[in-house]
Amino acid sequence: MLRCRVCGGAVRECLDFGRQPVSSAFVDPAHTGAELFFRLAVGFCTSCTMVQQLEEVPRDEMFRFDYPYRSSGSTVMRKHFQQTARQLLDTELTGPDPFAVEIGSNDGILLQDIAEAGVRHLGVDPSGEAAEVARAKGIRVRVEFFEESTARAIRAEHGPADVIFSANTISHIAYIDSIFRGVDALLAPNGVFVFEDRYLGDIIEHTYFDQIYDEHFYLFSIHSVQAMAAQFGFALVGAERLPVHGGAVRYTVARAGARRPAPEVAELLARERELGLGLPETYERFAANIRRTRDDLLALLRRLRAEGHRIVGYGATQKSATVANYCGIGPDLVSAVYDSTREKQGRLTPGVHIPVLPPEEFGAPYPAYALLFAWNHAEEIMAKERQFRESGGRWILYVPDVHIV
Ligand code: DWN
Ligand code: SAH
Ligand code: ZN
Repeated sequence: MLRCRVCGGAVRECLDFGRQPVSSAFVDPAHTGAELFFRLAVGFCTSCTMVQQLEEVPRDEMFRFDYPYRSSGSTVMRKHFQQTARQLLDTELTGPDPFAVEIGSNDGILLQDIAEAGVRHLGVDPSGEAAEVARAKGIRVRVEFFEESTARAIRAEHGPADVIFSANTISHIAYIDSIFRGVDALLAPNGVFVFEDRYLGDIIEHTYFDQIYDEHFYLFSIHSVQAMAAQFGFALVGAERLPVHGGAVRYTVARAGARRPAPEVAELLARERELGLGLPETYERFAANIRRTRDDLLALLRRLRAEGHRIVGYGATQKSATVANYCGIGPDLVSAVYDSTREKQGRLTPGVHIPVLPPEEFGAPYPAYALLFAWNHAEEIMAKERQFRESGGRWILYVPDVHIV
């Protein structure tokens, strides 16, 4: 029997996407053939309800020195983190010499405003090339995985942290016990551990099945995060719904008894109970919706191709690794995918090997259809590529269901 990585309870398998590649491993066309695959399967804990993967991909395979994702590629996300930094500066980083640590600081999208405010800070991220981008903005970064030993070293060198922040990273870390022991070692007595991650409730409700890929080891809910915090001697004292990445939650965790929980925690928990996130039938319904989306999307792409239309992808997201590999969408259906990340251009998408090209080539000439893999950035991308629709092109979306706009 599989054991929950958080509480040790029994885990019940509920979803299986089969053989999948490492979602960040964009392939050099000159060196194909050595890709790592794993079984992407998900279960939920019958005790604490935490949704988690059944196979762990080694962290060094996912978060390499040349990890290609750059957070600052989206102006909407940049604004989001600017506001987040402002909020932390105004509420938590107000003492005489505050200290903020970020886990998964990537290219410095959040810390840049903390650094500019002159506040002591430290980013921790194993992705060295992304960290170089952050350093060029005047941000201090340790190129390392955050875990208990890193946290102890930081504490010894810099003293306690008033805020430990993390976005879209805590859910990526299977060895969660080491993270919490690290937070315990590093956090000031009344400090806060603030992290935001995609929300399980939205993923199920809107069939965002592509939010499930190697890196998203856990899919958090308010209930499971509350139980997780308690398991490690902490308490969930704040929860805030966020519109980014299709729906996320910002959790504020403090030492048990240190702070009074905000009323929103109980409110969101009550609302969450109606979603049935601990019930097998919820996942059976989710699985049926996923199969329907796969069948509808494949049928649409095949019909359009049979009619002679050219289809491309837009946004070489890591999410799309699951869509393309689970549905079997290769270059025969989607001939290329356009993406603004320089590090991905000229490479092939993991597993199915669709070539990644710069957006400057999208309109030379425009295709008939573009499959929007970066659906979470729909507004930003559709505004940027207004001319595509004006010249008769159409977007294909597959969330919350398959449709053309
Ligand atoms: O959680 C994670 C998030 C924060 O980032 C990580 N596990 C990995 C990664 O996931 P993703 O690749 O699914 O993230 P995004 O933000 O949906 O990726 C958007 C992609 O689209 C990027 O490759 C950049 C590209 N893009 C573009 O070409 N033009 C994005 C925008 C906004 C654009 O205008
Ligand atoms: N916070 C950014 C980046 C998210 S991508 C954003 O929200 O856009 C996830 C990042 O976490 C990557 O840069 C990856 O290298 C980093 N990461 C993964 N495991 C980590 C760990 N144990 N400690 C610190 N960073 C980690
Ligand atoms: Zn559990």
